[in-house]
Amino acid sequence: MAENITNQNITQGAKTKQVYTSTNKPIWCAGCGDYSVFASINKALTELGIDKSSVAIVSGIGCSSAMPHSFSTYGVHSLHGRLLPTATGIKLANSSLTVIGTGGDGDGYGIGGGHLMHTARRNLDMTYIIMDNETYGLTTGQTSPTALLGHKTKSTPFGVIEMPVNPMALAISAGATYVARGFSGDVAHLSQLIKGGIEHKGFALIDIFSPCVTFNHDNTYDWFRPRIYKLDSVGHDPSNLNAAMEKAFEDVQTKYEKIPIGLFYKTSRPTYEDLELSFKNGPLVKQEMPTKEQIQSILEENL
Ligand SMILES: Cc1ncc(C[n+]2csc(CCOP(=O)(O)OP(=O)(O)O)c2C)c(N)n1
Ligand code: SF4
Repeated sequence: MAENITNQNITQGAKTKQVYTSTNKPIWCAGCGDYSVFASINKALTELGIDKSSVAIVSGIGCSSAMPHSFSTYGVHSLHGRLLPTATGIKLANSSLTVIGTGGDGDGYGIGGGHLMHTARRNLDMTYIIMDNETYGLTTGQTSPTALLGHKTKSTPFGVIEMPVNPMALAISAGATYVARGFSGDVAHLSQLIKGGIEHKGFALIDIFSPCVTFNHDNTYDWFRPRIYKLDSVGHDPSNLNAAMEKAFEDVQTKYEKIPIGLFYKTSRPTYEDLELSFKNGPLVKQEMPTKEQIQSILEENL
């Protein structure tokens, strides 16, 4: 992590207000949707008032993956596509932490795609925020797994010929227990989705349309605005699995004339931490390390 991360909390009278942001300047282009995601995460954390020393923000590689540098919480800028294994390791070592993953669509649905289904089905209690700009921003605009059919990029000069990944359907079918989609053009709405994801006990995936103003000239703020609508406004019931799946395919089925955003699906089942016997006496970091003799006897019993 960069050096300049410390921001002091603000104390007024007996009350201390947490300051979650760092003094590092973000690296994003002017107008990049990731600024709004940063503001929304900050708003959600501020409203929840979580102790910043118990928050870990973990990223992969990409423009969006620079997110942890902008916060004064714990943070890891890991490897491309390896955000979820890193976040899982943190959560397993210290299950009392609030773990938030932040990365791009290339990172999460491409190179890291295999990790998504397994982390979702485990239902680890963490929040995964994907800044979906339908392109590879950092490497200057190649096709990503969510790029729409026909979209022309440096790597597909004649247009994309592969079906895009459907993040909502993928996450629901993999077993995620909170599945939502937001838009960088609406911080008030987005911050509430993020807040809900952090509060939710289980694996939350929040896919965010976060336009890349430099390399994706098709899926711009102006392209999204007339197409998106809020699920709340049509009385969608997020506890209804079939309705959630139907909504997950509405964009494809309407040829992107209607794109729903909001909470698609929410359900409750035990988390991995609830079920894993090693956690029955609390987070691993708070437990006694086994002695050399105990380790030896475990090895002898099992080998
Ligand atoms: C193992 C590996 N493969 C490829 C790369 C090159 N690379 C860096 S970022 C990136 C894609 C970034 O796209 P995305 O995850 O969508 O994030 P964005 O930059 O759009 O926010 C790629 C292919 C890398 N760093 N490591
Ligand atoms: S290249 Fe695109 S994704 Fe990267 S910072 Fe610039 S606008 Fe954002």
